[in-house]
Amino acid sequence: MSNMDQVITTDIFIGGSNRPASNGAVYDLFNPARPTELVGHAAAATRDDVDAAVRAAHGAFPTWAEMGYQARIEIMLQVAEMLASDEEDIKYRSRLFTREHGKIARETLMEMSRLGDRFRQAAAYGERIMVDEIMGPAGGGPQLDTIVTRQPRGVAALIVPWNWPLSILGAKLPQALVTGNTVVVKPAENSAMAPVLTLQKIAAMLPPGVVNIVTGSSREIGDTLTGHPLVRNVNFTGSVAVGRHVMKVAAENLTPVTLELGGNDAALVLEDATLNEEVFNKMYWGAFGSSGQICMAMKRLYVHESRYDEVVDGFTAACERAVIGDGLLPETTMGPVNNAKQLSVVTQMIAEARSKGAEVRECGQVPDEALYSGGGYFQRPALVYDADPALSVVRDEQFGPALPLMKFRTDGEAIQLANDSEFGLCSSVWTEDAERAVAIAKKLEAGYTYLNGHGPMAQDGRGPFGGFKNSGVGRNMGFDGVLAFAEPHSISGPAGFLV
Ligand code: TXE
Repeated sequence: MSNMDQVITTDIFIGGSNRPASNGAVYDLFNPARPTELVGHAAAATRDDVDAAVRAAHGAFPTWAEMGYQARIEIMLQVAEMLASDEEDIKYRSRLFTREHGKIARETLMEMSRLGDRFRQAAAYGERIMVDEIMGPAGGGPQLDTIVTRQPRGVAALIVPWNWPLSILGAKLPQALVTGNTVVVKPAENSAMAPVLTLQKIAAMLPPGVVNIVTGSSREIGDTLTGHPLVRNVNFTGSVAVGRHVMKVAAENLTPVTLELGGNDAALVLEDATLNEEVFNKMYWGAFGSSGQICMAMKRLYVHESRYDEVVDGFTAACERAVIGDGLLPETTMGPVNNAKQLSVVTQMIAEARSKGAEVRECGQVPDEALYSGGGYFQRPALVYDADPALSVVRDEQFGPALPLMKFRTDGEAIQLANDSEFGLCSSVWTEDAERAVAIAKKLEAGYTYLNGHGPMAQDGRGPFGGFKNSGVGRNMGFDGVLAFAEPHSISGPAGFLV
């Protein structure tokens, strides 16, 4: 074990300083690759701590809001710069992240740099939102001058899941801050330490109280945060069940919510798609990056019947190239699933498919068989061929390394199959015909459609991100994701008074 791997304890952060939970409680975090290996402890905040965090944010709000856009934009850019500096520390946090989360080192580094990119992007949107819309009298319309300005709301509760905690924070935190809100961030229980250490560095650059961080049992503190009367906005990413609950709790105070709740993304491979090794590798990462634990991962693969066998062969070959093992090793391309519960969701889906007669192939190479079968949450990428639409691996979100492959005959059938889901987060169309791709995309019930790609690598941060149906409410990212943190405020006077 390297010196870097000493067991650590992370604090909460309230009103500008680190502190343990008020009752001193912590909880343990273990390595998903070796679940008996203790990685560290995170503070288990109490309800009083959450109340103190919200009050600190509330207290810091007037000054932060008053500071104005230009000053905040400046700080956002400084944060982005800080996040890219100190290579040793980035290496340390990235290694810690892999050890507490399971994901491969390359991905943890990507997460770290993505957060900084998103601060930069929010700063650019700050330049746009700071400009009030000014309207003089309209021809035959109102004889009034009107200014539409956008004001921060106050305290925002930002709740992120374990799968991509820093990238997902990057879709809410800089947007909340640049618009003048103060925040309480709650990372997920089982991916807390590297996110907290990263967040503390950001929080320390801002006036005390602007960013506060609480960790601990959501069962204990969740409702205190989302139902707090001083919280003016809840931005949640996680499961449908908890999202629904959060919305109900927030409704008590009529607190607006943005919910991003997972998906069951369909990919549609049309008969004219370009298919080669590079494309199959792209599909592999779209489905199995982060061991499939990505909200916008490809989760159902529909292929035109004329190309089905080719996709089965090429995609299976790409999956066979996967190297499954400890995410710290440079040759590993797929780490373990993050937790036992998630692993059992996926293994049960695979077992159900097998028990109902489906052909299932578990792919990839396992260089360290003892580690793979040693109790870690490992699962090779599993492909379910010609999957029956009634199978759970088709109907439900697997959020792990399993993927059903199915055929379609016409574009209309492909659209109907893609939309036959309670979810509507993302989707993809693979074709050489741009016009046809866009026409199909416009018929898909999904908040984002990728063309000839799928997942984080195919996504443009300028596009709003969120879902139809059970995939959520509202949008993060893009300019809409910034607007979500500001209340429009109209100011009108007689014609000639303002303009
Ligand atoms: O999510 P939870 P989990 C889906 C995916 C996965 C399933 C369960 O299908 O299998 O959800 O994942 C916090 N008040 N997605 O158990 O429980 C919790 O601490 C306030 C898709 O991790 O919803 C964590 O920070 N907060 C999704 C966050 O909510 C509460 C990403 C998510 O936890 C809370 C993750 C409460 N009452 C899972 N209860 C996506 N959109 O990509 C929990 N939390």
